[in-house]
Amino acid sequence: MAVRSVCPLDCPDACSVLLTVNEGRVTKLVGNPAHPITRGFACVKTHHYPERQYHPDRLRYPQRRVGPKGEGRLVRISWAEALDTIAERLQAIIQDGAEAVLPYSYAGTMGLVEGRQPLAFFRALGASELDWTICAATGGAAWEANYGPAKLGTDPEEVPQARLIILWGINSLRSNVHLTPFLKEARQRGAYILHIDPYRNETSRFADEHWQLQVGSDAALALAIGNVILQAGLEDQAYLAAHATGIEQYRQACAEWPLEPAAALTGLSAERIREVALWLAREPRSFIRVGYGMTRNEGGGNALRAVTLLPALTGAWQHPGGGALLSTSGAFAINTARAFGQPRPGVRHINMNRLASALELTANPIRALFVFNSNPAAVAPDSRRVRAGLAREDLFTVVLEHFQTDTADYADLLLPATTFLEHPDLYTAYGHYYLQWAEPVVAPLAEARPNSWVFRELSQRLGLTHQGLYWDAEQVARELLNTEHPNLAGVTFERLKQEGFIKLALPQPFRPYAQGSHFPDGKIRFAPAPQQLTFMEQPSADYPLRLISPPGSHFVNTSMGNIASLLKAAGGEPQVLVHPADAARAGVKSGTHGRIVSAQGSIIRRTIVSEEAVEGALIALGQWWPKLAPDRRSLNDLTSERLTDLGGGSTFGNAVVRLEPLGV
Ligand SMILES: Nc1nc2c(c(=O)[nH]1)N[C@H]1C(S)=C(S)[C@@H](COP(=O)(O)OP(=O)(O)OC[C@H]3O[C@@H](n4cnc5c(=O)[nH]c(N)nc54)[C@H](O)[C@@H]3O)O[C@H]1N2
Ligand SMILES: Nc1nc2c(c(=O)[nH]1)N[C@H]1C(S)=C(S)[C@@H](COP(=O)(O)OP(=O)(O)OC[C@H]3O[C@@H](n4cnc5c(=O)[nH]c(N)nc54)[C@H](O)[C@@H]3O)O[C@H]1N2
Ligand SMILES: [Mo]
Repeated sequence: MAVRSVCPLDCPDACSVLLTVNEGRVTKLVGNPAHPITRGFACVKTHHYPERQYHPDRLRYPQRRVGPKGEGRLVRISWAEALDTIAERLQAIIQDGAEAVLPYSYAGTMGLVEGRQPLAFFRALGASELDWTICAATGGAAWEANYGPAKLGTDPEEVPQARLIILWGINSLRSNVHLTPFLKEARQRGAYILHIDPYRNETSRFADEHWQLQVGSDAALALAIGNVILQAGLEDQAYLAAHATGIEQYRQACAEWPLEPAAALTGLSAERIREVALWLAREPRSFIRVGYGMTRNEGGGNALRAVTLLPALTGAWQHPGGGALLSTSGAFAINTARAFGQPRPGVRHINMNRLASALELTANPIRALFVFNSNPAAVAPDSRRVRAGLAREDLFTVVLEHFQTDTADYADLLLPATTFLEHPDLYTAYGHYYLQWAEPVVAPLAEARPNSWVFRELSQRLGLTHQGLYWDAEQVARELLNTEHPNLAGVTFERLKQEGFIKLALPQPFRPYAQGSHFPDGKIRFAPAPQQLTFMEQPSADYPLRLISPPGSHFVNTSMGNIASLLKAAGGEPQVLVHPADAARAGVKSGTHGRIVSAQGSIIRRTIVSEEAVEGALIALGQWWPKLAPDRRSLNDLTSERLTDLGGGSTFGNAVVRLEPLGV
């Protein structure tokens, strides 16, 4: 019998999946053919979820630390002992102020009940508020600076109508693979596809053309394209007059990027930039799918603003298949205030990219840390300092997990969490417009419990009274859907439960910016004009290369990073791509190990010499479990806590490094 569920991984596709269950065990996972985006196929990662579900290392019981922090020596305890210990410690810690408590969580599951209801517990306590900045903050802030509140974009189901498609800073065949059938359909109808990315990957090979630009040069490229269009007088003057402000400032910013300097900075052909700019302006049905890659550096917000203003300049938003897409998340107008609580006015906020510094605070220090749906020892910047913070003896750390990750090795208490196959949840998406509900498919493994259950138990022990803390998943979902917003018209819990997925009630055809922005004045903002920013750290003799770390094929962040078949398929150990000219200068041979050094730290990785890397950049593929890397170190030993220009985002694409041969 096949049972329907939803892939919970942090990915735009939010797939509907079908599970085969035999005698209470999941034996197979496939994509749901009935779902208009999933279209019957599951990606290489999700396909292997059954192997993860029954992995011998799945956590089965609550455990308490017995060795030094970081060693991960633990003994089994009961849930009652675990919960009582936590409640007791919390009660003592919050005597001196609840801001000493910090929840650290992110998108291990995209499910709203397991991902966000726990926040209500911490908000009821008055804990420090974690700002979710590690991934989408810069892109979101940039988008909203142009187009107003709520990220919306061209419906992927409209993409077959586009005739010129630019995949800009996104490896969509890897990280958004369910867009591919729509791209293919567009191509069958005559669309041309251009990929713009410093990393030559499967999307470049799929595209009709690839521009391998320098890391962090996107704003200059977009402004140069704007300049060509404005100089030719090909901007959509009627659309701009009705729906835009600041075009004169924008014109000046574009004038600073004539073709030659833009070609020099990006490493691209001036003539080809000009041709494509004119094409973009003349093709009403032009569509730009933009990813987060370009936002992962200091100038990332400006870059994303410059790129996503282009469909406004050309008026593409008005036409079938035209426009741009970063994220669809703004359309899911769920009612979160009661279900997830709200930060207390004036409460301390901690930027999650600065966990290392937060754990070093001496005034009002963090004394209790709760980690769930995240693996900060691996994914947070400057991980050497993060680990030093996690090793503090006076820090009480509770980790809710499926596995004993690098972070879990520092836990005082390690609690076994259920997976999406074992708990119900409600799912939005950031790559399409379907809302989904999934019921549990099998019983929890051993003593694994949902995050939401743990925080309900703790609420009770601490005597918290706010009603929403005690809602079960169905009550949370009903409350989230309890809104007058037109996008959710007709979307009831009963329907969702029965149908599994429902497309939001968007106006058809969905052209979110055909009539301008979602600012109160309805204008798209070209001013302040985006700029090509100069990074603080420039490549130098000591650190000649820039390091980027785009998603790998076989893991999602560090999730799935301990699955034997996927580790094998990913090459058995983490790899770094280096351009032949850079490899020659560093004296590194393909297939050998090299040391990569930044101002923050150093790691050892196998280097692959390949023109897949643009000259001047090292490309580290995917995020590995540090303890499964040859030197047991995190890639983020090399990155810094520096923030982006907009939204306080992470700068994983910012580090300058050098590569040294180890010869083995
Ligand atoms: N297989 C797989 N899929 C994933 C993930 C994963 O780890 N593995 N992670 C998921 C998550 S959390 C997220 S946020 C999304 C990530 O979503 P995205 O960040 O959109 O990731 P990618 O699609 O890999 O696109 C990023 C691309 O940007 C390129 N890039 C880096 N720097 C620059 C630059 O300065 N300019 C330009 N033009 N391009 C640049 C990278 O080489 C990469 O190919 O993917 C999700 N999907
Ligand atoms: N160098 C570098 N660092 C990066 C990035 C990069 O490109 N380069 N990308 C960044 C990005 S885009 C992101 S989004 C972050 C991602 O960072 P995280 O959100 O921390 O993602 P994961 O590493 O996948 O860790 C998620 C953890 O949640 C656990 N989990 C899953 N479901 C549940 C559940 O239901 N309950 C509980 N308790 N646990 C669960 C999984 O087992 C897993 O260990 O990493 C960032 N870090
Ligand atoms: Mo992300």
